[in-house]
Amino acid sequence: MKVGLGIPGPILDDDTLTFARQAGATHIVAHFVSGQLGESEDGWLRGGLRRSYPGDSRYTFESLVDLRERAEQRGLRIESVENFAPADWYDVLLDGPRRDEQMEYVKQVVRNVGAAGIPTMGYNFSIAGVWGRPHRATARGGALSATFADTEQTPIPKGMVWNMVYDPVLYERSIAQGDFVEPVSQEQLWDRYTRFLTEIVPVAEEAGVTLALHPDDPPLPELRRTARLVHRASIYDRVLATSPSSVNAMEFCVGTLSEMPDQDIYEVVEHFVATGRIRYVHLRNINGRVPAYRESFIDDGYVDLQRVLRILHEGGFDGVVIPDHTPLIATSSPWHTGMAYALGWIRASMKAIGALEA
Ligand SMILES: [Mn+2]
Repeated sequence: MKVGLGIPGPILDDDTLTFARQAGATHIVAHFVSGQLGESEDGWLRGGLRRSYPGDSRYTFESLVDLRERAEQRGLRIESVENFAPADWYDVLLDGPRRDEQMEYVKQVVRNVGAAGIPTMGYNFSIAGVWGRPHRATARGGALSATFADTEQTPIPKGMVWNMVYDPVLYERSIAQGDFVEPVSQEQLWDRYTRFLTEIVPVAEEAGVTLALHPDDPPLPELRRTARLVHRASIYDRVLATSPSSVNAMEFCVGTLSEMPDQDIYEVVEHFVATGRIRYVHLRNINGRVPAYRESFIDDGYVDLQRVLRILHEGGFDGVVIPDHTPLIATSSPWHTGMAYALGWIRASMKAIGALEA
């Protein structure tokens, strides 16, 4: 297996690429648009609304090539780009009037990723996105970490999707008038997802890009009145069956999967590694499950992640594992410190089971 680092958009620069290599990563997940609430350049905790702007230049062929080359200069490979920008595909998620036009844009992004020599596009098919997970001093030593408790859910204002605002005027008017995004049923969501997948898979095949779907975090059947796609591990089976193509694969988030109730995470990993369609892995630990959980340090949750790595390795997975998010360590650079800790732990754990490549 290979060790990667997911780098959030605001700090995806040469310094952070150098940091990644020094901390032991060989692969990068370029996280242009992040589902994490409240991330910012200065410690990832500034609150407030996050905006999404259409036509982000980072998704162009030239920009993606530039990124790949800057990574390669440091001995790194770009494994994946994560997430379509909400402003570029909100009507694909909402089945709105611009749906077909936005699908064309999404297809072009996939073509650009492939043409630039990047093998994977990670995505979430989620209307509510990541929501309701404030950071609290709940991890070891009082480290700030994401927590979730299933409290009262507010409906989604119009002009917002995936917890980001794509149309501020519509958003303000929606709140003023109390007029929100209509409820979305499981049936509606699956109809939208199936249409999306059916259209995008042939494009991805031609572009040489594997599409990797992240599960819904927090994993509830419904959030803010809208259905969620992969809120139980078994639903990944339905995703894989919806298109049998090998480019229809999983962005396998062990943390989110461990948050799901009524299932054994080790059995889940064993089941899905056998499909051969885990594209890459988000590795993090957790304490508790839905309806209440808190993210923990990688070695401090209820999951034995060394056992998870062993199951992946023995199941033939040889792809990239990234730390996902971590609690913030109290230094002048909390994100870097948390990631360096997780990367070291992952490298040592892989080495201990003979699974570390490079
Ligand atoms: Mn994840």
